[in-house]
Amino acid sequence: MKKYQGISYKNVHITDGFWKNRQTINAEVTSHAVYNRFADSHRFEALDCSWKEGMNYTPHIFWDSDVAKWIEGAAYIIAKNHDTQLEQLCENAIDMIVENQTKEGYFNSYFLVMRQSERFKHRGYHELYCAGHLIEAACAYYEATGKDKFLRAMCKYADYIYDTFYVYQTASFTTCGHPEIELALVKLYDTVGDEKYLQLSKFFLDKHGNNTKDTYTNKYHAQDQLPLTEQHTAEGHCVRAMYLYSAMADIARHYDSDAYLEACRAIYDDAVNKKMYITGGIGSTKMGEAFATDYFLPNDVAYTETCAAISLTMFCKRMQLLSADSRFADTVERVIYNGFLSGVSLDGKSFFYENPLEIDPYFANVNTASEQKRHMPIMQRVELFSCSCCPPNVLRFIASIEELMYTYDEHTLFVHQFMNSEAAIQQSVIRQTTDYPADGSLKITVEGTDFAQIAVRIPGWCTGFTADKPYTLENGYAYFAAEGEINLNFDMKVQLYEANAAVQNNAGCVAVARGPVVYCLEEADNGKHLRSLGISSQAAFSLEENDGYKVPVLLTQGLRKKEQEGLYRVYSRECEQVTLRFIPYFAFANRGVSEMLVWTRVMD
Ligand code: FUB
Ligand code: ZN
Repeated sequence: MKKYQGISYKNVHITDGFWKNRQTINAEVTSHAVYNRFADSHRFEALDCSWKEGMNYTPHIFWDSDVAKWIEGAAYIIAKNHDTQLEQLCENAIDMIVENQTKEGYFNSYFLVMRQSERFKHRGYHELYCAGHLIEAACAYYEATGKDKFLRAMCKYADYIYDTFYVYQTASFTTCGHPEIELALVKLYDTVGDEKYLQLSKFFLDKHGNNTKDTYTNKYHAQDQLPLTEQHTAEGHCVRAMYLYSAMADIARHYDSDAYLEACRAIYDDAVNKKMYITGGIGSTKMGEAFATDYFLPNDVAYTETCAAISLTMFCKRMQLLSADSRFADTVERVIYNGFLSGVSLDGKSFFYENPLEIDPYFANVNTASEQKRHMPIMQRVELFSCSCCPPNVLRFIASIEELMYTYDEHTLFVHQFMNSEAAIQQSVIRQTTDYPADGSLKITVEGTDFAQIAVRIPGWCTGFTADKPYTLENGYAYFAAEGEINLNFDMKVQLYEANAAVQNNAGCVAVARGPVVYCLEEADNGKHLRSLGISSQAAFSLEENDGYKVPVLLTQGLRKKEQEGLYRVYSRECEQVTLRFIPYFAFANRGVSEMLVWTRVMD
């Protein structure tokens, strides 16, 4: 099986530009904003396991995972910024976890106080999910600081899980209700090298859809309709699915399993070609927070959880380690500049859980006949949700985004994402100088002789590019001799996209994109009734710099249908000329409640 190496975020320094700005906000604002809201809501206090009836909070089944993701994100920041205040906050939380861990190694702040005697009896109660996030956090904290107290504690917990689920099989269920432990065990194996963790991860995967103990009301929701190697479609709860598929890709790599790899490839194709929004959002329905049927991609009620967007990149990152095919990095790019980034406000303090592609405050505020069935996402980001999985996921994702940039083998360094940066990979130093995604020019310099060639992804959206060195093209990458400097320029013209006719809501509409960035109309710029606006299929755009967005705003001449009085009238072409102002989708809802629209009507 062909395999590639990934890199650690620690090997790359983002020096300037779009992601430097985002990482600075993430480190300086988001880390504290999430910490403070988690502290206010007693999530840290709960780790102390001293909750008693009558106290002003009630422990929750997955608060541990929230805190763990925060520690993981903080660890990535500490590694780069040596932030001693953040480190102390981590230490405080870690101390509480370690002190309250049982002698067998078990830790769960909910079960330890609320359901002492019910340990590993409820598949749906997120125990292994929390354990997985704690394990990931412990690995990250160890890698960031070199301190191993947390890691040792979580190895002990993993050993306990190994005995309970694999050796003695005394738990009341076999596989994790919310996948996460499977990929965490692989990370633990990668960190400490003990093969039992890998074995346990594979055991959990092999038992999916393949054991007699676990029961469900909906097997598809739990990705348990078939053994995983026989699954070829993306199904069920979206975040759970993508975490599970990520572990499948890990296991395919570690065990040279073609069966797992083939399943991953088929599932990827299904998810991306039939179930993904143009923004990279996945999981279109609130019912079960799930993948829906093919092409069901409603815009206003899109569920598209921020965690789901992140989980798609997690899967793609692992698939990048198994093939040199730019489709995976193209999808990562689609997600990071759109459906993921919309999840956090420009100031880094507040978050969307759901990322719709259309907002109409009128319909969001009135009762519709189908109100019970219809779920309108909120229109403004908030600092905390009762189910607040997304904010710390944003934190850890942005703080380690460098890991999506490169893979390599013995000959070739692959450049997947473009960020102003300096990387040390093997003995080589790779520098990228770019204003991407504001601009399509990219300079890459390589110092060192580790790689014979450098393969630069030619983005899927790019219809023309120039390079100042000879290259050959294969599977979406331009292969250059890895010496000196390479200058590329991706033609970043504005492009209009149409959806497959099977997507009900997008007929007669286009989405505007420039490079990887999808744009939208907002009421704040274009007035009310965005659906009465029309764009020409031949529209010419001008660009307006915007320091807040770090990518330009797009302006074009369009039309506004003349308002009509009654409900119906004989069709009229009467329109007025207007200037349409498109802002990047990721920036919507940063100026108060406003209509928003991605798919804009074509009027020629
Ligand atoms: O259940 C834990 C997390 O909360 C999931 O990953 C999200 O989808 C949300 O349900
Ligand atoms: Zn979430």
